[in-house]
Amino acid sequence: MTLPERQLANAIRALAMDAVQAANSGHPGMPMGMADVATVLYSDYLKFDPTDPKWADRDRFVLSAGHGSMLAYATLHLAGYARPTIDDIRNFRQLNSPCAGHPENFELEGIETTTGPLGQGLATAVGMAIAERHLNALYGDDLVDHRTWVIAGDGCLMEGINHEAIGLAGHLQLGRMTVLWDDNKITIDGSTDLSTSEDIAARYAATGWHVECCDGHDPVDIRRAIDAAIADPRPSLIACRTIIGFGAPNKQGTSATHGAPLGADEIAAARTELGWSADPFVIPADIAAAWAAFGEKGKALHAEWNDRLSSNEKKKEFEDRLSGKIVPGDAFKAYLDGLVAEPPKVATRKASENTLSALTADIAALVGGSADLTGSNNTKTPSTKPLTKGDYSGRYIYYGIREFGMAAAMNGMALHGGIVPYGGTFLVFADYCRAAIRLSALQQQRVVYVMTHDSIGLGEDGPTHQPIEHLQSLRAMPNLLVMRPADAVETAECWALALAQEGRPSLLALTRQNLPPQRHDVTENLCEKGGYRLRAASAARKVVLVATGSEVALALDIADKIEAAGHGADVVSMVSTELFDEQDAAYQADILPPDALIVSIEAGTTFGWERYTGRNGLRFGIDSFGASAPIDDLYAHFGLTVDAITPRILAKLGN
Ligand SMILES: Cc1ncc(C[n+]2csc(CCOP(=O)(O)OP(=O)(O)O)c2C)c(N)n1
Ligand SMILES: [Mg+2]
Repeated sequence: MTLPERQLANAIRALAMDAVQAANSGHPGMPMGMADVATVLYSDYLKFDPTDPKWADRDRFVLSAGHGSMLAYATLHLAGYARPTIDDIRNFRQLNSPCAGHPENFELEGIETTTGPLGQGLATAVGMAIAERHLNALYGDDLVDHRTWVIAGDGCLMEGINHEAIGLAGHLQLGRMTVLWDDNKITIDGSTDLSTSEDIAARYAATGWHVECCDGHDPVDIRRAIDAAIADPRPSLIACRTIIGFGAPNKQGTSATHGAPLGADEIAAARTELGWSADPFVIPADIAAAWAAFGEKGKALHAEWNDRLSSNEKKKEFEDRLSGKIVPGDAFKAYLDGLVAEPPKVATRKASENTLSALTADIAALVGGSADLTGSNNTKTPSTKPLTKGDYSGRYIYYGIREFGMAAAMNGMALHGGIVPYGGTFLVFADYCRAAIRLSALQQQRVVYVMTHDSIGLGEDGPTHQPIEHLQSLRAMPNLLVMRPADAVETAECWALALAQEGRPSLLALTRQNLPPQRHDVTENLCEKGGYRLRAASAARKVVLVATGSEVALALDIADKIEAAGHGADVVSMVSTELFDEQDAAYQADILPPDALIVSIEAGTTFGWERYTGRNGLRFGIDSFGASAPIDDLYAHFGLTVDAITPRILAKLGN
């Protein structure tokens, strides 16, 4: 006997109502509304093996409407994943439960990406879909042949990033991506009529998407729409007309079900309405068995895939690629040796390009791009031909002017596996993609942000383009490695460090202007400790000048003057405060001795530098917006010169 699908979906509804009630917080409406769609997806379409959540050729499922996390937890549990257990679900939203308020990729293996910031899940899924096509082009249908499914809400489609994400997906014709839109016409404030009159179907169609509509509570109609989506070569949006909180007789269809427990009375009424008599957190055996059967199909597909992998000539390469282990090779070594033989005076953005030329030759997993600043960010190399809808084997993505979409897509590629993404824009526009950088960091993903034009040193483009607070604000973000190299050798070292970070993103802040070479040895990666003594004092040390990037050269010139006045001055290149903070106390005290005057110099806000200088140290920087002028005039105007800084240090020393 086959059970009515409604009952299978009601298992999701019951778990959602009961877990939210037990936690006395959470969002029952969305899981209850989309339960029928999710059931159809799991029963007939989603390719997954619950016994191996990391199977490389699984479909990717993204719950972009992350507030509906109970839908993800319920389906993973019902479909037979080891976690979450029913006890995990009982502890929904409690400390140490993997069933966090919003889904976290690092808490449960079946959660592909952290969601909750609306719009980003869908945009991340675009990166997953790109990764799938790219690896398919390299390894063929036998090894890579999966789909990307997204459940998104009204909020995900309303957020600005949605425009960037679907523009990129439509342009690249990512036909294996399907968005199931929970078209319930309700958000927190009430009806969507309050805030939008948009024709979403028309917008998607105009962006190169295929659009379907279905009754999100009718499994037959849902299947029809999904079949049509699969048949169409374009990415698809399926507007699933649903009722939020479906089954709660007095509250369904209203925003009251969005983000609050239904209450004991309404839950009892819903049980009657849905014909669900089981106790809270109890799944009747026949329903549990039907759900478990969905996973069995995937196990069989996985076994067939294993057979194909064993006989595939690229087996080893594929497995190495998916393992994420990457090692800079011969080209990188040769490049480093060349830097010592002939130290170049180049901008660090150019040094980054030169480094990347070597690294992309060595490492096939590196897939680059830029948000329409390729020539300025220096992100393209001879090894990276464009990735286009006609040739997904390319390794360079023209993201267009879509910084946020680029960053979210890079997260998706990193999460998918098999790709180490890097992408460029101007440092000042880090703000445009900051919310996705935050998710790179939270999700512990190796994504490399190439952010050039990193100070007033960019000159005439003026204050709109000159970062001031950016470096320090990015350093404040947990688990993000911010690096600002001072010359070509440091830039190469920073790249090596960025690629070695398997569990965090990196951001390289690079100059537009040329910088003189400072380092003439490459035997040891000195940047690894975050801050190191680039030059030791000659006379007895009184001062330590701590500078970053382009200001390191300035610090060396100032040190000369201080030495000339009879005081010893160390110069420390503080490439990465995060890495420096990770060193032991003895190392830190050696580099920043407590008895010296510590002076920070960075062409950005002085806010936060007191953490190294102490309140009695000196901080040189810029605490206003920049200005439009040639570079030398700007450095003079903002007092970042030998003549402006040296007397203030000498005065502090009592001269
Ligand atoms: C970027 C962002 N802004 C605001 C929120 C807070 N928020 C969570 S859900 C939601 C309403 C979303 O409406 P919809 O997607 O239609 O979800 P539904 O109420 O239908 O479940 C809002 C504003 C958020 N999570 N992310
Ligand atoms: Mg809604």
